[in-house]
Amino acid sequence: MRYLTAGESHGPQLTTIIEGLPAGLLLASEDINKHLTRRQKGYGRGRRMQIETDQAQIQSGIRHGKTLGSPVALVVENKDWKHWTKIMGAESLSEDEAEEVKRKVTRPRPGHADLNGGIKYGHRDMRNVLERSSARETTVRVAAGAVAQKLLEELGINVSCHVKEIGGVRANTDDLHSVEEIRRRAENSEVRCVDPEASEKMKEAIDLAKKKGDTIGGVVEVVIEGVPAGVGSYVHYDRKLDAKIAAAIMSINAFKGVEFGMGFEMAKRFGSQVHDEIAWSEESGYTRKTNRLGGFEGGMTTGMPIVVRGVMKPIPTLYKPLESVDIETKQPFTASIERSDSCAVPAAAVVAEAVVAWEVAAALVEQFESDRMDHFIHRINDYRDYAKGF
Ligand code: FMN
Repeated sequence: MRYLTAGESHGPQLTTIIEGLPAGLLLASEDINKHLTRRQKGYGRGRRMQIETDQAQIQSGIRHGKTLGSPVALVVENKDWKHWTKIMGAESLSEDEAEEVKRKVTRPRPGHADLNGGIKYGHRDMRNVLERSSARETTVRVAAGAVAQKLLEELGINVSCHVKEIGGVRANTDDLHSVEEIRRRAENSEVRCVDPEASEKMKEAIDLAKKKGDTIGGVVEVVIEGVPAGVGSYVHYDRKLDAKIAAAIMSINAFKGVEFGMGFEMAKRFGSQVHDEIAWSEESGYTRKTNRLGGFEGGMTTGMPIVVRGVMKPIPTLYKPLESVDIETKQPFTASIERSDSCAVPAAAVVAEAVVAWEVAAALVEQFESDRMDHFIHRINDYRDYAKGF
């Protein structure tokens, strides 16, 4: 299974084409739109999210509520496009019109893709870079992830996400026991945090950053329950599922690190304090007494919940801008300001959930390949029985 995204932040629309879904998966617009709405929420978002009400239009690959096996094309319109038709239009402009279009960007923002992207493609107007490097693109990654989540649901696999930390405020998550509980508690918080006390402190941290014209980052966690043991590979480096998930998290704009289970804390512990003891019972098959490795051994799932965290740096566009250099004059300048969020960690958690769900769904489709959803479900259930008694 694979997908491609297209679209600029202020262009007419964002598009994704998903290829390789089995036929017969039940899928409605609402299954996708509910996740797009979750991505738009979150304390600390800027004005752009008030302009857009993201809705996916299904353009192909689904008929009467079920996938056909052909590519699924999804489109999300940018409402803001109507204000940008000249600036972002595909048609070439006359000299007078080009003169009118004044939004040329020549001052790269430190921490954004502007300068490196400009150098790479020879774009002297760095709007050509920022329109695509903008995290607006993650809208359709969430749409693709929503489709993956629907496929996982059919297999009894549940996915959720929550915010662990914002601006140094850490949530207490010791009393979390299930994906269902994470979802219920995180969904009630404006910062997608399961700890109400920490939620309030996170909001205060965001307010303070905003007041200072600054931005803050944080840590998000994704948990997936119900994936059978042995999904992924120890045989091929490029099919290790933990590596694919790590790459997917790192592909999210502004994400700078990934850890599974106990994560970087493992560096400080003895092996006996890190590895999870193996148990077996008739009812559950093989389990681990703990889940410190976060659901992976040897690039394959253990059958325990997958627990992965990603760290998001503070957003680079600052209202109190850092110094930069104008590429026309080569003179120091304070960087240009685009409309921007002060903290997007709660939204980024939803993006992380989507990209992790995608990787797990894609690995299952690769391993238990079938053109048909009913056969695919059978194969996985047979494998579950086999793994239990192994
Ligand atoms: N960066 C901004 O400068 N302004 C924003 O409003 C903004 N919003 C974001 C929203 C989300 C949900 C995410 C995941 C990221 C956002 N970013 C924002 C981060 C930039 O897109 C990112 O820093 C940039 O593409 C450069 O890539 P890098 O940080 O991965 O190196």
